[in-house]
Amino acid sequence: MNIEAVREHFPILHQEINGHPLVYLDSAASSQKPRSVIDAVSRYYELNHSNVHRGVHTLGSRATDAYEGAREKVAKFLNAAAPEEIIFTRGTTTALNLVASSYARTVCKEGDEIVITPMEHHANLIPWQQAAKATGAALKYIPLQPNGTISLEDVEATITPNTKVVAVTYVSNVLGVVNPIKEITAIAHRNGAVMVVDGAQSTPHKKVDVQDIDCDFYALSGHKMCGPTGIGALYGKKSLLNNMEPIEFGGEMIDTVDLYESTWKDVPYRFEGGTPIIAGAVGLAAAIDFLEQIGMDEIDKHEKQLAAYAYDKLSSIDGVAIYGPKANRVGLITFNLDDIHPHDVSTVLDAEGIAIRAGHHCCQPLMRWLNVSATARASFYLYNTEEEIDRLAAGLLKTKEYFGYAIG
Ligand code: 7TS
Repeated sequence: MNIEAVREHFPILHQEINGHPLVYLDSAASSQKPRSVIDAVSRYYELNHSNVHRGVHTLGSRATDAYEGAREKVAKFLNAAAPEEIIFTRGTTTALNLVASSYARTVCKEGDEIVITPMEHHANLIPWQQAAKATGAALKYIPLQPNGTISLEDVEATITPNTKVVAVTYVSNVLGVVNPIKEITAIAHRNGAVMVVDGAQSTPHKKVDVQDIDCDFYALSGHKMCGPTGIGALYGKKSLLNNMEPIEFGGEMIDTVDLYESTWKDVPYRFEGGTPIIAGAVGLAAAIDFLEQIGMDEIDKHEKQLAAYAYDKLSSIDGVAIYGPKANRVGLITFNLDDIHPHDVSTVLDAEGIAIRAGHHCCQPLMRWLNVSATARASFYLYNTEEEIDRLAAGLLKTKEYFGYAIG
């Protein structure tokens, strides 16, 4: 992978922040966008925009083709069996809420169980907490190993024949760990439960094959994978989606409407009420083209190298505590520096032109498990370099100096 050539695609990277060349290490929160995605969205608005699925005029057909073409692209990218298994949503949060509201709330009852883990992002935790409260089902947690990984023995011990839904993140946005999602899916299925995968942090970084995983639902966000904000997708097995009720009602999702009764369109349209996110879908399709042109395996390899480099570089700094296992991680490092508050670390780094994230990363239960109130996090993507990690390390030494710590 020619990293300089990759960087050329991202206009935003070529600027100074606070007098220094920008080092963007916050892609786990949201990635930057290549020129081809920015252009695809503006070209769509300049030439092809109209509403979809309604007009019989030319622009209506172009917009519909672009929107449905994007659905086919996402389906192929995830290796879904058919485009109808892809529902466009606002992002991972909306996709997971859809499953919790439409599936879990109808299927679960008292005595049933919903199983998640303490490493879940709030988006894959609160919807299940709410569904459990509404249905009387018990919410159960697969415990974490001391290094933040999930053991399959614990999965076996937690999931029972009473479990109706298992929802686990493929990759943790804090620990960086890649979970054994295919194995967890097999255990869920053996117990008759459906498997929901939070793919917000896996889809941008590795090749995903939903049929190989055999998960029942898979959620993703376009903005973390070079696409625009406001677009994401839910993959669902057609056999399940066909039996699920919509949760939003209005235009686009109906078959017939009478004064007192209405019927719904087939999937996926019954879950896409209202004018859909057309330009977002166009941008997501362009993002997938871009990622595939570079190659998901190449991206994965590059990030693993960066993660290993960063892990060693940061651990060599006195006072740096890194969270999560060393092996089997994607390109993100969550850490604390002595007892300096992560917001202060982030502020000093920002003055050096380095963007990292500080806070609880929407994982308050995991912060409690780690026994911290907040952490700093540097996350990498295909456009980051080892030199940028060197700049981060130098910035951390500067932070220590600023706060009066000895630099060992
Ligand atoms: N699940 C995981 C694992 C995530 O990392 C995120 C966002 C979400 C779900 C929600 O995605 P959204 O696009 O619907 O907001 N994670 C982060 C983060 O780590 N920092 O900012 C957002």
